[in-house]
Amino acid sequence: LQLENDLRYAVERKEFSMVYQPLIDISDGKMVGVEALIRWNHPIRGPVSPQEFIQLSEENGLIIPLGQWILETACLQWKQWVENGYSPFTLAINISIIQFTHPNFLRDLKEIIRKTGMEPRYLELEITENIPFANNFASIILNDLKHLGVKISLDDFGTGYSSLQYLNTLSIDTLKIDRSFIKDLPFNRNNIAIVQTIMSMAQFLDLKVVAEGVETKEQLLFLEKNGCQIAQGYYFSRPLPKEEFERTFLMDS
Ligand code: G
Ligand code: G
Ligand code: MN
Ligand code: NA
Repeated sequence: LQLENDLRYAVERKEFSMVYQPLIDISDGKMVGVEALIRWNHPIRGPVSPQEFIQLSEENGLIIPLGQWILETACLQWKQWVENGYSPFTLAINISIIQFTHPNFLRDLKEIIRKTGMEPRYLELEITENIPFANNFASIILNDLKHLGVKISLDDFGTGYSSLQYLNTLSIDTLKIDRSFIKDLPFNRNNIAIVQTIMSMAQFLDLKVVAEGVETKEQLLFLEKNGCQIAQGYYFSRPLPKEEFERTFLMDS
């Protein structure tokens, strides 16, 4: 419970930071986007796993202010990059389903977009399909986001509940293939079949696909051969602190 209490003060004590991992166009190796991920450097414990503190903050409601801090920080960073002359690229931000279905989510998001100068069409919200959220409320929010021009991607795709029906009717733009399916490519027959099935489904439904957790050249070649356009993973880069990300990916754009 000490951790929970520390979490309460971590924003004002500036213990959180965002790291950025590039998304790469497989055909030409160019960076086409970035995923923002939070880090917590605890003064005594050192780095705390986001898995642990995000879940904790979902249980005690702190995910609402924390989620706002994440959106604001990442959007402001994107705006700075664009103001510094880099050509705009997609900014992907993970949104907890608790935050996503909070009654004030849209209002707060619009306010953050206005305040930071983030361009909605470059913002992509990553939702994990870990609950069956094909209910009315979620589909209304998805529709409103579409009108705002904000993109939606389904994170960890293939591990959750999405049905074909639901992919077809909801306003989803991108599928992010869960890294557990990428892991043993091109050697695991199950994963080969799963990835190929996702690719043909995505083509049929006109969805963009990102392969997560790409770590080897062999995986990349398999993905390219099977029509996947965008990849993310340690093969290109781990998530990097702002300065390192800028040095590595923004220097000559
Ligand atoms: O970055 P890392 O692999 O350690 O993240 C572990 C988990 O925490 C992942 O499931 C990731 O989606 C989640 N996570 C990381 N950063 C954020 C964030 O900014 N917001 C939310 N909601 N989840 C995050
Ligand atoms: O659940 P989500 O997809 O948001 O989780 C993203 C997390 O996956 C990031 O925190 C990052 O640390 C981790 N990650 C990114 N690329 C790779 C990779 O190539 N291999 C592994 N094992 N993890 C990765
Ligand atoms: Mn993600
Ligand atoms: Na994922």
